[in-house]
Amino acid sequence: MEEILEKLKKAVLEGEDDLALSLVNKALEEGYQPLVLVNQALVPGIRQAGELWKKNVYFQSDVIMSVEAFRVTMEVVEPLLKAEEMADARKVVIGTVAGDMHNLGKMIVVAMLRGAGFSVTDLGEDVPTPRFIDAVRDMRPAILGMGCYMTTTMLEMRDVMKGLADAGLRDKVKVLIGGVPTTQKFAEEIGADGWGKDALDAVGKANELVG
Ligand code: B12
Repeated sequence: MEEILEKLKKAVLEGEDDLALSLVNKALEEGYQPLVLVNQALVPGIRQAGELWKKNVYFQSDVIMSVEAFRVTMEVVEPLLKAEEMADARKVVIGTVAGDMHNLGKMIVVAMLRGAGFSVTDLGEDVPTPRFIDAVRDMRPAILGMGCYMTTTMLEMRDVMKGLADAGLRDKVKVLIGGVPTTQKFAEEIGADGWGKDALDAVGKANELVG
């Protein structure tokens, strides 16, 4: 692989965000296509970080640094990707449920999903039920992702499921949930389509859900 792509992948993997950013800008100046940077450096870098985490070689703090390097570089590259290049990307809308401000877990899930070729809209934290419903109606994502990190906010997920059904949207979208207090059993109880134990599992489940 060309040296600059190799260096960029390594910078993402090692969470060197300033270095990754300057390499992205240099590569673009040298005429590299944005999609080449994404497919051959940024995504392989963030994927490898996830794999090292799974093998307990990386700590969570290492992954968070890789995610940050991936995020700042994607901010530069993503607007340059032509609509056609993203055409087959699968659409996900995700957010943390109402009353819940935790976002680190979701941030990692978002980065990993993007790394796996999903086109993700992050609604942020403390997202009220109607906002989830409107986003599904307006953006028509294949998957709605919800994160919840406290036992006290878990029931918000049930509320969103009811909101989807009431709006006649339940069969239009697959629902994938995650976050510390959630379980596969809880996902089944509220009628969600899938549960992700961690970010890698979230990607696996999302792939299964879009077939
Ligand atoms: C960091 C943290 C905070 C930070 C949040 C910073 C931030 N920007 O997110 C701060 C300090 C702000 C905070 C605040 C509070 N916190 Co807090 N916090 C934590 C802590 C220590 C770690 C959470 C975390 O980031 N984990 C790291 C991430 C990477 O892991 P993760 O969230 O599990 O995510 C992974 C998976 O769950 C999965 N996943 C996550 N999201 C999704 C989504 C989908 C769709 C899928 C498929 C998968 C998936 O993939 C992720 C990556 O592998 C936990 C304790 C703990 N051990 O969990 C308490 C904890 C969650 N907090 C708790 C509490 C009580 C609070 C406060 C109410 C404290 C207070 N009295 O003010 C406030 C809540 C404010 C609010 N309204 O939300 C409690 C919740 C208890 C409960 N009722 O369940 C916990 C469990 C601590 C405890 N033991 O008491 N908190």
